Amino acid sequence: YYKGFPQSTREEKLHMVNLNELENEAKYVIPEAAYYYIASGAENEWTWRNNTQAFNHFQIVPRALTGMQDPELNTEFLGMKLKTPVMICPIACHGIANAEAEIDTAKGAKAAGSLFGMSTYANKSVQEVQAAVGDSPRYMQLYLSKNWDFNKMVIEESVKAGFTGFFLTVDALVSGYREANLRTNFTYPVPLAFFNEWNGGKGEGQSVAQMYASSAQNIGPDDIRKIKKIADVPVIVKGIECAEDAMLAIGAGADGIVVSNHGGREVDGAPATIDVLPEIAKAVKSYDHRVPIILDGGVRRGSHVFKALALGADLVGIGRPFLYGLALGGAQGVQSVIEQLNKELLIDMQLTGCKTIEDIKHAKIDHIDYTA
Ligand code: FNR
Ligand code: LAC
Repeated sequence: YYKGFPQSTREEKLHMVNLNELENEAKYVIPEAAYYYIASGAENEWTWRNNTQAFNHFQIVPRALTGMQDPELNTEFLGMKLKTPVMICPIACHGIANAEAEIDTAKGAKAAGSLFGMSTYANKSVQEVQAAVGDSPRYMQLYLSKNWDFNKMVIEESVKAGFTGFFLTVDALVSGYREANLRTNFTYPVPLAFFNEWNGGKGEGQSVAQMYASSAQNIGPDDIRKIKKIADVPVIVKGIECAEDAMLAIGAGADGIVVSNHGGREVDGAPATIDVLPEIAKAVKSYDHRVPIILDGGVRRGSHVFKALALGADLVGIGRPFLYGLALGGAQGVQSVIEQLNKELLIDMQLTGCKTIEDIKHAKIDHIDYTA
């Protein structure tokens, strides 16, 4: 418990048939308001659900007679050696899923050899995460504040604590219209480490809308340059849904982009990330300094990871599923979720003759034009 908020303390490997089962199982572990803060989207929740459905717009063409066996999942990303192309998306307040919060998430990601993205709205401090996982691959996600003293503190503390890059989130300047949070009057029930001394100590007890209100709304290309002046490390811009913004971000010095719509929690009616990835990947490839692309949103299957990689992504991020895994099994639960996707991805790699992640990037994908 944290002040009457019940927190899971489970630490166990999960046995699942697929990731979809976890959404329902987690309902019995995470208290209701927190559960629906996770398992919900903006307005009619169309984008939240369409992120997953839209993977059906693309077909993987099996390949035979390839003579290939023993596919491998290891990959490199901005100099980091990873054991899987699946990464952990930044999510606020892991303490709603498990008492160990981001410490267990970081441990699970490290055990799976996966890049961990940690939110500015984390419960645990960057120092606690560093103490727990040492030099594991991890980036800090930035919700820029209007107050650049705060931003400078977050950036400097994170770099000191072994975070080797940043995600700058640009698609959540105000909260999407999230009816679940309105119905349950959700507020963060566990303190947010970076806010214990900032923002009047306001983190715990704040709604998402209140947290966003204290964040910056007028984020522009110059902010990428400002971050890189404070710490000369990679800055990946998270929340890109069109080629124009990809070009703007890269032109301002972004070292990568995340094609994302915030899991359908912001603009309901926004296109599924997999639907806009091809156009964005084509534009980025044509730009003289090609930067890596991450896709997130609705990824629940190894075949989703395969399709995103084949359509231009270098890494693929998961959000909600790992949080369910954290609630149901702690660090081992997070690791189990990543390994479930790995298991499914390896099958598709064998059946398409893709030995490496690089091979997947050249795999044959057909687009089914539903308008036809
Ligand atoms: C998020 N996401 C998010 N993104 C971010 O940049 N900073 C954050 O603090 C959060 N917080 C957050 C909380 C919860 C409960 C969810 C579900 C999502 C968005 C996240 O990084 C990612 O873009 C989506 O979650 C990916 O979609 P799926 O896999 O959850 O469908
Ligand atoms: C959310 C914020 C914290 O989506 O990113 O809830």
